Amino acid sequence: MQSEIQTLLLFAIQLCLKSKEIISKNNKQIETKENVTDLVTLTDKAVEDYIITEIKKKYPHHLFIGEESLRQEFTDQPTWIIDPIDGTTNFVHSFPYFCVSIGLCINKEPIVGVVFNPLQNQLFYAGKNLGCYLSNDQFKDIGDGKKLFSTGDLPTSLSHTLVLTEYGASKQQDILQLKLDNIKRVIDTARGIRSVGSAAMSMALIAQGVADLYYEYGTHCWDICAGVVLVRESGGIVEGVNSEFGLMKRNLVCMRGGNGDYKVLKEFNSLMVHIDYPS
Ligand code: LIP
Repeated sequence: MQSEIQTLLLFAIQLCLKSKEIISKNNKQIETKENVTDLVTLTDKAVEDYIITEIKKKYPHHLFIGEESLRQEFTDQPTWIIDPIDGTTNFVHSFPYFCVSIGLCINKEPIVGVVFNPLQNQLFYAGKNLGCYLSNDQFKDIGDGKKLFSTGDLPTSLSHTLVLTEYGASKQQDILQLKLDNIKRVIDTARGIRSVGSAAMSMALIAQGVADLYYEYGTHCWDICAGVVLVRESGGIVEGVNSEFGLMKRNLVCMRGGNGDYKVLKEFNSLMVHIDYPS
């Protein structure tokens, strides 16, 4: 199984790196999905199409959940979960936090995760029990780059914690109000709060250990699947807010790893008011 994961990981990395050729054409022709914040460009579609076509050639029996096209049922079968560009608004504005995100689940467990930021030339990759690495587009083989450990002394209270979150795309007023109320509680309590505009990039930053905690309400599985593997393999933990983790749950909180009892996670959870998104 280990060498199988390595083969699948290598393939996912090659697809992410190859996608840079499509992204570099910089086709920013926009289609709005639900509202002005929820965008898709022709580049998103072209990247997803390329990735799914290549995987189908090599693994014809595998299944897919892609943000922009194919959404098959989530079963125990090997399932690739793809966000061709996570942070599409950032891509449109050339704000340098967007990425190609490819995750693979077997028995519903994320086991391969690749997050590639083409503008910053950062390739984050991880495989179950293989560790988490940060490399660049000169990557040749698994193990290239710097091995990431998000571990260290954990903050013992939110007042020493740098928190990442995202605002999401929903303009539904009751949801927005609950999100803002939660954000206010974090601002009142934590050392700082930041948003980069991409869930997958946020999780990569946790794996890198440059922020402590990331949470979001409203996430989809394609935003987070690859990031789950990065965070876990860097030594961190992934949960649902005040609940067990579930890829389809529409919320998550993750923390870098380290010495300590995750007291700060309990403090964080106690602040949050639940936001009910449909699954
Ligand atoms: C985005 C996420 C971001 C979230 C947005 C959106 P997209 O992904 O990464 O964290 O807040 O609602 O889902 O749509 O740019 O791929």
